[in-house]
Amino acid sequence: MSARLARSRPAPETGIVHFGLGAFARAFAAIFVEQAIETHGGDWGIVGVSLRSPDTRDALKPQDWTYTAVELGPDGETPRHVQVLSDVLVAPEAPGAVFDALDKANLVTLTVTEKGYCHVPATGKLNRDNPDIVQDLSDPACPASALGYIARALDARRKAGRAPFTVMSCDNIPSNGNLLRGLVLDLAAEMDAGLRDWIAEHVAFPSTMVDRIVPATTEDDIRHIEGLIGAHDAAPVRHEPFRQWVMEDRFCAPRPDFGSVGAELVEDVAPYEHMKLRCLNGTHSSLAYLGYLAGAETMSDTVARPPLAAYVRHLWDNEITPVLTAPPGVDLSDYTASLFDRFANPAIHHRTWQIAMDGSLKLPQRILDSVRENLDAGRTPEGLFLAIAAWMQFSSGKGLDGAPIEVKDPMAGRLAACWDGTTDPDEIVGRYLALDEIFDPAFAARTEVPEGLARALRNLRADGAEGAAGAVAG
Ligand code: CS2
Repeated sequence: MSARLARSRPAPETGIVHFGLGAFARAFAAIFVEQAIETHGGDWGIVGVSLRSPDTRDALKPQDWTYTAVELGPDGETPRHVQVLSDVLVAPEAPGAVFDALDKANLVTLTVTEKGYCHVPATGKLNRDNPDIVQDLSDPACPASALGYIARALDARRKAGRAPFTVMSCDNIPSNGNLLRGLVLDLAAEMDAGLRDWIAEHVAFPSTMVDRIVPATTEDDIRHIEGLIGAHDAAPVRHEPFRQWVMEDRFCAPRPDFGSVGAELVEDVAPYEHMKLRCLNGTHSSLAYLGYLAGAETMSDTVARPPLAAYVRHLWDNEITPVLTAPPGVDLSDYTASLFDRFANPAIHHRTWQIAMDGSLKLPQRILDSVRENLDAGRTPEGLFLAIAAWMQFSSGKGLDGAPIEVKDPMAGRLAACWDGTTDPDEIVGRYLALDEIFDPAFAARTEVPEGLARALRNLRADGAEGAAGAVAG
């Protein structure tokens, strides 16, 4: 085995605390921050916080918190030795150290995935029954969620008469800044009404749109990268060349010079978020369920199948972009053409199963909003109905051929139960639509919705994933 990767320059002083140090954060935000330090300096070292698993900390510690990010471009692989992390903490093991880091920070960023917000996706309200929120309220010294840490750390700033840090969500959720602000305010109100009001008045929660495709790193990738860089890296990341970070220009504390390294600072992120969530993530999820059911292991295998390629183009042209307002200067047909090329990149081994995870939390913002707006415009979005039907089949825990599927979703048990003792599509669809955390009751009650979903589920089960998708594309 080669020597272990090691730091070649001193770690920057801490300026940022990042919650949720997964592959995406390390292949995206960390690189922007490191480049901003390279161009304009500043104490913007990142303390990464894992809320549960010690794996990333354990892998990065022996290599001085540094790692390799490999760009998978058309001309081959370009490794970058990322050295911007100044520490990695596992919150339940060292809550005091997390509070110390928050005490120094000017910016707190989050990639905790949809479930890290402890909210009800259909309403955007705090889920007070979530066990993490219960712990946040009962154990001030050791919160469980990022929200709990943020609210307590802001309280310490307030009591010390100090200015707050900016809190920036970088998850694929619409109006992620507003959502996070509302949730932190709800949680703070349960702690102390004065804290709630202070946060409402002084703390900025800019919304963001983040985009870069980052598949999970495998053991094969680790071996391959060791050959590429001539050192052993236990936690490298791989990513596509494309990246886009659009931020609402609203900060209440100093920040890195993001604009100098390609981030877009805008007044209104909403059109960018809608475009990305619905065009990219919406079709990513649709293709993940249909592709998985068709036996395609990766996204590039999925779009290599002509009926599924025709289907995704149909979704963009006929069901998604007609109800979207393009951001200033963006041509949606260019945008979706470039998405197709990104999905088709065979160097990105992005598993359909990975994207299919946590569907109950992803569907509302990725797909259901487009369905609703099509129905409002008097159109029936057969392709999006098929995507939802494919998710239902996937979440049953059995493929179309009866083969078992490992379903990773906080609602997995309740989703599978929708199939108990029946094979009738109307009955199954009715049970799913009754899950009001996912389906807003007013939406579920529209007659077109159960009818369209039952029709799609019947077609899927009769014609298979490729057959049904090809028929929708016409
Ligand atoms: C994907 C996203 O796994 C998923 O749900 O749709 O992670 C996607 O790759 C990124 O949002 C791209 O920016």
